[in-house]
Amino acid sequence: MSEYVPASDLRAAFSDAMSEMYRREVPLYGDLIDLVAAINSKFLVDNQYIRAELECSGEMARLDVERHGAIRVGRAEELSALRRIFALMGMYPVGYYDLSVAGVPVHSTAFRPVEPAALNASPFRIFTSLLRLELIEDEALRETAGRILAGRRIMSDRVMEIIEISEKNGGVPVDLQTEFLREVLDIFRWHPEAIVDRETYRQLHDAHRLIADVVSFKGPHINHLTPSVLDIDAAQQEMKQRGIRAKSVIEGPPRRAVPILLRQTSFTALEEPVRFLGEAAGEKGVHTARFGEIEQRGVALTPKGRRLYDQCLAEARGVSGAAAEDYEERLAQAFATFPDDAATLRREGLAYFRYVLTEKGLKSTEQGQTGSEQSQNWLDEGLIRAKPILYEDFLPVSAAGIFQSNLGGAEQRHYDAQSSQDRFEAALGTSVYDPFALYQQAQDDSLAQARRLLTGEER
Ligand code: OOG
Ligand code: NI
Repeated sequence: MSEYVPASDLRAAFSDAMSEMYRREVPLYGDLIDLVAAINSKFLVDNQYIRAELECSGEMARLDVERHGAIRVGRAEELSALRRIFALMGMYPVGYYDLSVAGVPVHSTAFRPVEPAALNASPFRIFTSLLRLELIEDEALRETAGRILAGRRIMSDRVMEIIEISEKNGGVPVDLQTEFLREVLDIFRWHPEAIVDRETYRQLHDAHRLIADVVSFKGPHINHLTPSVLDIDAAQQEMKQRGIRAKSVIEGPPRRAVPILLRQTSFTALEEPVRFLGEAAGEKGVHTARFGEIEQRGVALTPKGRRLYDQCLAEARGVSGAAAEDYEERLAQAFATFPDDAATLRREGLAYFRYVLTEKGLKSTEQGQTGSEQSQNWLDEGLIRAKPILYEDFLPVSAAGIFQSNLGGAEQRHYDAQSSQDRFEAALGTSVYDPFALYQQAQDDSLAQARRLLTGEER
């Protein structure tokens, strides 16, 4: 056994390396990072209270490095090998997303840290989709795609070797860290040389643009990397000011006093030159896959809160044929019934909270005097307070607009597919974590800790 690199350190280094690579590949991403940094620092000057909150909860450190990426793979073997790599970096599959309901022939999970401390150390996540070949209707094309995917290797022999060594070792050995990161980064690099000819690309593309994106290239290139911003409305305005062609509406919930879940906006996919198989360097081809995205995260909702959210969103979207211009207004109206203060969200069991001792609570533990054992009483007496738990997951189905706008505008597909979490998990080689259970656990743990402190069990 040799000394190994802590998973969180490896994840932080990986996140930095990905960011640097993507900055080189998509220079506009660099502009976005600068824009987000400017908005965040202004926001923290204007909102000292939030600054203090972030500092005290340890969330300040993650602010500048907060991001997620997205990749798409073609085969079960690719997915399960990635699962092993991500595990070495402390990222585990959380949640199952069936995107066929949004007209996209994939199903997905998000690899991310699951422990609160690990999330603060480096919250990097990768949304990972697996192509569902069975959704290609044309049998001949389905076979062609399957054959191409079966023939490609997205991972080097060396990286597979390092995985084996590291798993046996209980972590990536210190002396293999650099090599491991270099090899892993390589998997997600963009390759302008397609592994299919122009005609095959066209056929795959006609079946679905995303099928072409997965099947036509050597590996699962990172297709976007998303920094997190504290005020997405300001960011959206600033993007327009700087001439970045942002989407017209922000996906997700409306602007609120207590932000909930996730709001996202993006700019459209870039056209990138590609070279098809068998063609000379001079012959031009283009592929659109990669885009820019920013997001703002808010409190995680309970199943009850999520149901209410889905209802409100459906109401805002329901009016078919309604003009996009008044979408924002309709959204705000539809969400009028969703409570917008922390106390009500908590009392009605709509959102998750972390309980921490107040100054008064800390003092009372020193003096060994505590009143009742009820958390509500402790709150009323000001011994503990409830802080929103941040949503760490995704909303790709309700934000299907992100997919559609970035994958070619008006194109809409319909799949009569069954959601198949079982098949996804079989491909993955493990089951996925239930995100609600993780938030519930974080809430319960914080309350148990507060109780131990207040009742003196811990002294
Ligand atoms: C992933 C889209 C999902 C998000 O932020 O909801 C995602 C993809 O386009 O491959 O990244
Ligand atoms: Ni995204």
